This record gives sequence, structure tokens and C-alpha cells, in this order.
Amino acid sequence: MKATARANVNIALIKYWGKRDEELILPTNNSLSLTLDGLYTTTTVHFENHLTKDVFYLNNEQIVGTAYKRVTSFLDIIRQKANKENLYAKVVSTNEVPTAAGFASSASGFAALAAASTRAIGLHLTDKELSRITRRGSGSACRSIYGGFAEWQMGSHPDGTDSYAVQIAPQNHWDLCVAAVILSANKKKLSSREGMRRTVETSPFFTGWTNSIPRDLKQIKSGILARDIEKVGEISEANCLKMHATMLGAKPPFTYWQDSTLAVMHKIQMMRKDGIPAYFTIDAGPNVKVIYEPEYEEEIRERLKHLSYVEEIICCRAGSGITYL
Ligand code: 2P0
Repeated sequence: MKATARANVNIALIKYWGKRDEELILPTNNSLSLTLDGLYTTTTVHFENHLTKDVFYLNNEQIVGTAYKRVTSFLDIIRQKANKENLYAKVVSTNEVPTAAGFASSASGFAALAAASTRAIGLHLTDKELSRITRRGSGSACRSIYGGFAEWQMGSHPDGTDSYAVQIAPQNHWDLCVAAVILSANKKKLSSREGMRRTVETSPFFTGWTNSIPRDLKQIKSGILARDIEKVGEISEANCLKMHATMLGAKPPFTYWQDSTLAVMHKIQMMRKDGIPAYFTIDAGPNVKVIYEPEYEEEIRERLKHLSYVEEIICCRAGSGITYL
């Protein structure tokens, strides 16, 4: 009744932004990501007969409140699936994702929790089944089951049975890199859950966003298979800009960008003018992620590290899917 699993974070090249069902976490569009190496969560789940409730430790600290509730609600789904509703667990997690890195640790966190808890309770799931159940913890986590490139298919069934991720290309297909450019943050962040909800409910640009996804996906998938950095970079950058544009149309409007976010975006566009194939993407926070191939890493780092508003640059490669320890 005990298992340990490790999961990496992922970065979306085609973004997930909008839910059609908040309870089941069903998205309004397909999304596509690259799983990254070196930023991960390791989780041990131990179901024990003597426990009368779940306990959750993260980085050696007992967790209570909202984060604890999200973990126990997720374990309720696992217990129900295994028909073991009165069995509680000790969950011990360590997070190797720097909190300020601007990567959602909920993706690696819920992927590791789903893998460890399903195995510990005796469920034998395929990757597809694991991805589907992981989605209930956090949407983007369902992509972290796989190494390399993964696409979360939104599905169409109201019960979510056809909403899960599949692998598009494995980790060793292409040595694509992502660098997180960490910027000094100067404002409180709106959660992506809340930001998404407000966008879906109020932004007149939301339909334009969802309508544009199928074409972006088709093109980026052919770019990934051809290892075409220009094509993949251009589509990723444009897709990210469209997602952020929907937020400006929301009521009340909001943005995750700050001055330094725009400054780094501009620097990256300038690099391209100098012949460096670097592209950006940005999630629900101010940090900028740079997409590039390994031979340009030093040059890109060099051009960004001296800027006063850049705190740190974390360079990542394509990573693997779930591993059991
Ligand atoms: C993504 N983001 O595709 C997008 C891009 C943020 C911007 O997935 O509510 O933490 O738990 O399903 O997965 C962040 O949202 O949201 C996210 P929930 P999640 O990576």
C-alpha cells in the first residue's frame, strides 16, 4: 500500500486557458507541452489502516488549509475508483521546483501524487487512464505523465472520459531547450484558476482564442516532427500572445505582465534580428521562458543575465515522464 513516483514540470507551447467544466477540469481547447528535465516533484503515498484522515507533508512541513484540501479531494477520487473509501494516506512530497521559477508546481505535484497514489492503492492504469485521472487534480498535470511532447485532448463527452493527454514525440526526439528568465516580481498574482474563469465568462476575445487553436496545433505538430525551431518558435510565441490578449478583454481586465516582462520579450525579438533563433512564451506570471536549441544557450544567457531586472536564468532540456522509485 506504499509507492513513490517522480514527475517533471511541463511548459505549454499551445496553452490551456479556459474550462468548460470546473468540477471535472475539462478544458475549452486542446493544449500541447514539452516536459522539462530537472524541475520535479517526488511523492510517496502510504495508505495505512490505522489512519483516520490523510496527512500531507511538503518539503518536511505538515500542510493544512487549501493545499491540504486539494490533496485530500484528489485522494477521494482515487479511493472511490479503488472502492476503498475508508482508507487514508500519509503523503510525503519534496518539490525540486523553485517556488519563484514561474513553473506551476501543481503540474509536477499532481502528476507525482496521481502516479504514487494509484499505484499504492493497487490500481493498474495505462498512461492514458493515469493522465485522465491526474487531470482532476490540476489540468496541466495530465501532460506531465509523458516525457517529451504531449497533447492534452480536450474531448467532447460531458463526463470527461475522452479528456486526457497523449504523447506526440518522446524526450529523445529533439533536444529542444527552455530557459526560465526569473524577474523580480512586483505584484500579487491572480491564480490561473481565477484568471481563466474570468476570461471565459467576460472576455469577448475568448471565442477568437479557441477558434484559432486547431490551426496552431496542426502546424506546431508538423513543426515538432520536423524539428523546425522557426516554425515551433513562431507558433508558440503567437499562441502565447493570443492567450494573454484574451485577458486584456476581460472584465475587469488583467495582465500577468510587468515592465520587465515586456523588456525581455523585446530583447528576444532583437536576438532574432541578430540571427539567434530564440522565441518566448509566458504563463500566468511575469517570468518569460525562452525556447531555443542547445548551441545558442551560452549566447542567450550572456545577453540576458546582466539585465538589472533579471534575477536568475534556469536552463532546461526535454525531460522524461513519470518514473517510479
Ligand atoms: C498551461 N496554464 O497550459 C497554462 C498556460 C497557465 C497558462 O495550465 O485550474 O494550474 O489546476 O486546471 O493547470 C495553469 O493552470 O489550472 C496552466 P487548473 P492549472 O500550462
